[in-house]
Formats: sequence, C-alpha cells, structure tokens
Amino acid sequence: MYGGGYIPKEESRKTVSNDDPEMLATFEERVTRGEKVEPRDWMPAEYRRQLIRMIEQHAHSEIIGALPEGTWITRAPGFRRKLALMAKVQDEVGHAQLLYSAAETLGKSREAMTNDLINGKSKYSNVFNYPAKTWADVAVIGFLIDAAAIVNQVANSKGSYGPYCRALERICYEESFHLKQGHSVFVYLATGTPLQRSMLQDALNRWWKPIMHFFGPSDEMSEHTLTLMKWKVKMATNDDMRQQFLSLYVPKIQELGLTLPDAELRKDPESGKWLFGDPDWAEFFAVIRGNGPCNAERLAVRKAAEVNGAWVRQALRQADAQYVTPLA
Ligand code: FAQ
Repeated sequence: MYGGGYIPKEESRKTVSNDDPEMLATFEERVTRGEKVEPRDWMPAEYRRQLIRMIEQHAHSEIIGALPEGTWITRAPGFRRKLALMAKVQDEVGHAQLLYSAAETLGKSREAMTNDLINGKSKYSNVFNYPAKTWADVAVIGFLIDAAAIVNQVANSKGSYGPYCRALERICYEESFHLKQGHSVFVYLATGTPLQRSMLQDALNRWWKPIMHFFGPSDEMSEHTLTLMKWKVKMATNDDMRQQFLSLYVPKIQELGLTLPDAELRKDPESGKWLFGDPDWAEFFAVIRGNGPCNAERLAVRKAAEVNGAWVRQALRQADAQYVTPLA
C-alpha cells in the first residue's frame, strides 16, 4: 500500500536522526536558497512525512469542503446562482485531485489516503464540520472561507516542494473566482431586505468562530509550525495568517454594516495587531478530533461515495488492463 519512500508516522519519527548529516545540510542549504525540491530529490524522512500529512489533509478538506455548499446546489435562488455554485463545487473537487496527485509523488497511494480519511485517521479542515443551514451560509463560505484559504495558499505556494507549490498556484487562480462568487452573494444579501440581512448576520455569527480556528491553533500551541517554516513548507505562522485575514476582511464586513460576534475584536493602534476574545480552542480540538456537529455525517457521505463508486473503479481498471499496452 505504501511506496516511494513513504514511511508511516511512528517509524518516520525514529528515522529523523538517521538522516545523513551531510545530505541534510545540503538539503537545508538548497531550501534556504529558495530552490524547489522535486519528487526524486533526496529529502529528510520527516520532511516527506510532514508534506504528506499536510497535503493529504488539504486534499481531504477540498473533497469534504464540497459537501456543505453542495447541499445548496438544488436550492440555489435562480439559475445563474445555481450555475456558479455548481461550477465552484466542481472546482473544489478538482483541487482535491491536484492535491492527491501532489501527495502521491511523495509515495503514499491515493487508496491509502482515501482509507485514512474514511476510517477517521486523517484530519481535514475544522470548518467543514459545521452545517450550511441557509443560503446565507453559502455566502459566508464562498466569501470568507475561500478568502481564508487564499491567504494560506498564496503564502504556501512560494514554499519549497515543487509539486505542492504548482498545485497551489493553479488552485489560487480558481479560488479567486470563488471569492468573487461568494462576495457577490454576500453583498447582495447584505444590501437586501431586512430578512436577507438578518439571515446573513445569523450565518456570520455562526461561522465566525470556525473561521478564526481555520488558521490552526495559536503559535504557542502549534505542534508543527517551527519545523515546517524551517523547511519552507509553511511560509507564515498560524497567527500571522490569522492577522492577515483579519486586516483584509474585518473592514470589508464592517463596511456593509454587519457585526462580528466578538466584543473584544479590535485593532490595537500601537502594535497594529488585531486583538480578539477567547477563540475557544477546546471546541477547535473537539472538532478536529471527530466530535464536531457534522463529522459523522461528512464521513458517512464520503464513505458511501467510495462504496457506491467501487464498480466504476473496477470497470476502469479492467478497461485499462484490456486496452492499454504496457510500455516496453
Ligand atoms: N482543521 O501544528 P499545527 C479550503 C491540526 S482548503 C483541522 O498548527 P500545521 C478550500 C493539525 O493538522 C482548507 N485540523 O498544524 C475550500 C495538527 O494535527 P496533526 C484546508 C487542524 O499543519 C474553501 C494539529 O492541529 N487548508 O478551505 C487545523 O502546522 C471553501 C496541530 O496544528 C489546508 O489544509 C484545522 N483548521 O498547521 C474548499 C492548507 N489546524 O496533523 C471548499 C494546508 C490545525 O498533527 C469550500 N495546511 N490542525 O494530527 C496548512 O496550511 C496547515 O496544515 C494548517 C495547520 C495551517 C492548517
């Protein structure tokens, strides 16, 4: 099931110190110079493991992320909105394909990744474990969650691992259309009837906490940031990305006369940093460990798709064996 140098977590931790010190030093010099690392290049076992973990989680997030908005395709208000939402959801699934391919270059098979997702072993983004209750939720996801994803992905597309960076660049082009789609629905509701405005305000209130969690735990609590930044897999810390998002998007939300459900949220004029109330990290950790409002439902849908699609994969494998002549 595993191949191409992929070593599962437990074993890889043991091998970290076994990396040849000279090879490690050369690798780190290359990364520091800003060179891209490609799949056949030598890399430390822990670099490989961390990349697989992060890219795989990202791919799962795109697949599961299609589900909350996907439930609104049949109920979108009007044909134009339906068409745009359908295209957006389809793009998210395409992003997962790009990311699974990037993770495969590191040696973990797609089958192993899918199994780890449906068996609950792999994580995916906290935000997709909350329900999309109204059409206004589609506006909040499309505008603010896509915006948050762009902040993260634009930064990391300048990172060290070639296949991941190239996938992120392409994803970011598409995400910027998603942001426009989300912004259009968001502004439409924010400038609409009192009922539309209150529906949007309610969605914003429900999504704000998960969005604050989206960038990961605070830097003091983050387990992987230091290692990932040293190797230029992550190009900004969780707190820096959260700050960047707040600077860009809080003013846009407030301009529309909407409020945010955090009485302590304000920009400190001295440090230029955003201050906010307790983000409730207990809820974040509960959700990423499988105990959010929709975790079970999301995995059940993904599992059903896997089971129901088994015959298609089998038919494709058979067709492949029948018609494709192996290269000599
Ligand atoms: N959700 O040490 P750190 C999208 C876990 S794409 C769940 O700080 P790290 C597109 C973390 O895995 C959204 N788990 O971790 C879209 C680790 O657990 P582990 C996804 C989280 O890796 C839009 C533990 O906590 N984006 O939205 C989260 O250094 C609209 C300790 O945390 C990406 O995946 C979380 N939010 O930093 C689709 C981008 N945060 O693995 C549809 C790539 C942390 O040891 C609709 N990933 N954890 O068991 C990253 O940039 C990083 O992995 C972070 C976390 C920043 C997410």
